[in-house]
Amino acid sequence: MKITDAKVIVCSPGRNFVTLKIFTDEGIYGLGDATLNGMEKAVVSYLENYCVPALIGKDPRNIEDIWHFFYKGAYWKRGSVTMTAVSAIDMALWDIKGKALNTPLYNLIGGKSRNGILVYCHANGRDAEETIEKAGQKIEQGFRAIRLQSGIPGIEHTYGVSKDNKPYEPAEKGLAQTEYWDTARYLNFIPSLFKKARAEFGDDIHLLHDVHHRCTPVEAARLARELEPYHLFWLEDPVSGELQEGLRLIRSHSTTPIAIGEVFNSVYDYTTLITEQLIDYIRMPLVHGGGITHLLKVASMASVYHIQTGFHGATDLSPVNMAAAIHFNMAINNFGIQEYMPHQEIVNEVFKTNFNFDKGFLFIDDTPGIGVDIDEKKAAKYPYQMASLPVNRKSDGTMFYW
Ligand code: CS2
Ligand code: MG
Repeated sequence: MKITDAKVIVCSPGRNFVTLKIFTDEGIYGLGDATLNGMEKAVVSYLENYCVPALIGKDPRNIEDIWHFFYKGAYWKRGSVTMTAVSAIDMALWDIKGKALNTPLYNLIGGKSRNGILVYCHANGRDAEETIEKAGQKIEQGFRAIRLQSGIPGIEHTYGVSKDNKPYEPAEKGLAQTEYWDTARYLNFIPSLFKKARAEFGDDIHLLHDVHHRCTPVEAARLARELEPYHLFWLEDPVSGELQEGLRLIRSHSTTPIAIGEVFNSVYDYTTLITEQLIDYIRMPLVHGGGITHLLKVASMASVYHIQTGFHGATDLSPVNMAAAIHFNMAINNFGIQEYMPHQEIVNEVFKTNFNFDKGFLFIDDTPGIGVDIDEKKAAKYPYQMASLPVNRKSDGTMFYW
């Protein structure tokens, strides 16, 4: 079997997506998600100018060798742009293999360890009351795990809160907008949000929260400890993860479970976090973390240290990634939970998907490979529109993490 061609499809049904399509001489093609929110064209350029020419003529069945060709063979390694390209290639090759062997992806990586995939959704509001009201609506829809993000008194706009009741899409058209942040107000407010949520919903609903990289280790340690009475499923990205040893301080002060790494792109971002058991969940998704091939290795390493997966699943990761993640989550033993922000309806016009949500879980059918297809004609109806994630400054104007 030989790779004969590959193309990069960029479209924007409600938001930008990048999809790699690899063709073979046996008429089978594979899809990989190559979307990197706010940096899409950088991945397109790397794929089109460097990766696709090198793919032509390779045997798509040799997934492990091709992965290392694009990892070890790239002198300038790692980083979100190059690893998103590697991830897309890897996803597409696994898709081809499943189609060639006429079996769904989960069968290629160990078969079913469970019937359905526990997911968590987002509930957000301008204040605690509205956030809890939205969470109640999600519970009525069948969700058993909910991430709460709320407006903070005294901060004009807070991460994770939709504007004007529109679906939450963090990247906005054009150049980056500036948001302002006040950690003190945030730290003083969040425990009260979860106290109210537990009073409203009781103990059985899983509650999660995303700090989105915005505390110092000691601030995160305070927050994690103050949230202990509300036993969160996890506290996400409590600090910026570049300094892995920064998580030691949080761990030494609190039993609140920690999830980190949606912005990571290889196992090397996790080595201290895993081997010192500083975290409880791996957030790094297939689309940014090296695809199925690399995440199988990361998940295996994590399993030795009692760490589970909890993949990123925002709407800026395409349905191709979501379907591949469901297959992956179906098969591995140390699956924890999957983030599931349903895409806007318009996305389903372009991507034909094979999974469904029911009573808090996602289920996937036995379509061979990943099981998602893209309608290129429909995709062409929605051309790319440059969009940027916000930047974030402290209230005194100091540049900070968004
Ligand atoms: C968030 C994301 O879902 C999450 O946990 O961190 O919404 C993140 O802000 C976006 O994926 C950025 O594009
Ligand atoms: Mg997050």
